[in-house]
Amino acid sequence: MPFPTDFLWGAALAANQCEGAWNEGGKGPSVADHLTAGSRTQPRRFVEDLDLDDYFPSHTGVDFYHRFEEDIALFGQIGLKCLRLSIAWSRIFPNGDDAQPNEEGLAFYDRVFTLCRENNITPLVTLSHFEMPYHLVTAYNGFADRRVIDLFVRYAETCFTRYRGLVTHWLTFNEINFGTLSAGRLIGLGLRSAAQADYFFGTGDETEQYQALHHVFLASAKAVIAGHRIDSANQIGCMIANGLSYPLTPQPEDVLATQQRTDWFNHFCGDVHVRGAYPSFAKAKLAKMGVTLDLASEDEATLLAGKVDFYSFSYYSSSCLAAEAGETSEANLLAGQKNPYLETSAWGWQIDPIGLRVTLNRLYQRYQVPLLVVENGLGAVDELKNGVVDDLYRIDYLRVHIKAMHDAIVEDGVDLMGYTMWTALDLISAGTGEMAKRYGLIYVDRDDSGHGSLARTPKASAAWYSDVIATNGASA
Ligand code: BGP
Repeated sequence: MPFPTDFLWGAALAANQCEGAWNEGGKGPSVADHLTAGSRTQPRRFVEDLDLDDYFPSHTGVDFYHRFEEDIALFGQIGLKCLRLSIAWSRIFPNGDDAQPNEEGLAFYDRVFTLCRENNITPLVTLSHFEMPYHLVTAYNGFADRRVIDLFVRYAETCFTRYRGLVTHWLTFNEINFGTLSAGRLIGLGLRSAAQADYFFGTGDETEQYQALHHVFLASAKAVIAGHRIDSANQIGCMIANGLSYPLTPQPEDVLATQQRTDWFNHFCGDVHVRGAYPSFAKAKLAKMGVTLDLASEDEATLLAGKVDFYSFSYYSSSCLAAEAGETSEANLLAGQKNPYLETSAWGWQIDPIGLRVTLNRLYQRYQVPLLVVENGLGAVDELKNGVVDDLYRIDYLRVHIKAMHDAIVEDGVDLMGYTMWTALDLISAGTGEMAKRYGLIYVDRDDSGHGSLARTPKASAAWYSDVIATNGASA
């Protein structure tokens, strides 16, 4: 299987799902630290008061903060060429608006990135993966306040300057469309109104929401401009959630609804990041919604000057969409309807590798910039028996998705930079806060109540993936 010789074979992590040590090393609380655990049936809750008896899984994570040396050594043994991970903004600026960065936080990531390099692993760093300092929510109403743009840019500049030479691959905001257009608005935008509603379907004032999203676009663009200025070697990408929708039937209404949904959910944010301007369909829809954005005279030029170098995305599943279910139902947008041709994961996510090939083609034809798959994997219940996790189902999942990427590269001519499967290490699920929903190549002994030795055990998938990397995809 001939993948490009410099293909970034890797795996991914996110700070608030793995680090723990939520109040150590000078770190301030982040929005993620205010989320309780949930379950398959019980959504996570947002809690303002951290003294309650609730359990907050991000407070301990899987203790990557204290165990990163062991973990990165294991990643090196697997042969990962790339590790996608995020910096916790509140480790660097505990409140978001502090006069000076927190040296202990900066030093932590110095050690992490240096160790990656020593293990021949290219770090790919997300600046904001579903988190921001919680103080920015309470004191500013998150990104609804234009001043937060500059606070983010200062944080980004601090990272670009400090890690110059160590890190050259960056992403600005994780799944910005998922964190803002539908679920988890608090996470993406830090809005107080969303905090007071609920984590997933908190509805707020639409003008406030899209104004905040506009500020996130500007924050990303200004970070891209700063990153290029600080080090011309920097390559900076966006990160978009790209679940695929098919029309439930060939009825033209279903086809139209699917196209509209794809434009709004999948293309809107990507178009702004890659093309540097709002697409016409988004302008029309915002006008129809009665949303008038407060635009500064320089905003247009900033978006255009801050276009990303590459487009990264997550892809897990596809679903079907019917016109009558309506574009307005957020639950429908997320879950979609069942496709009779596809199997599902234990969490009901439909497994569709051909959909990844379709997605790669759609995105490459639309944007003509290098693509990078930064999340794709199987959340499953894994069992450690006699020291072994035989996760053949995960190997099957990864194999068929790797084949889809291969076909997109070789047969369709897509320019794909790499693949960082989700995840390097078992960690806390973002959606449910569970530990039981495992994605990792490496098993972590920890349960849903936070108990366990935290011992690490590479799974069967780790050995398999190690061969895939060593053969540049040929053994997949
Ligand atoms: C994406 C997030 C990740 C990760 C993944 C799997 O939306 O970027 O942080 O969690 O989905 O989702 P979950 O953890 O809900 O299974």
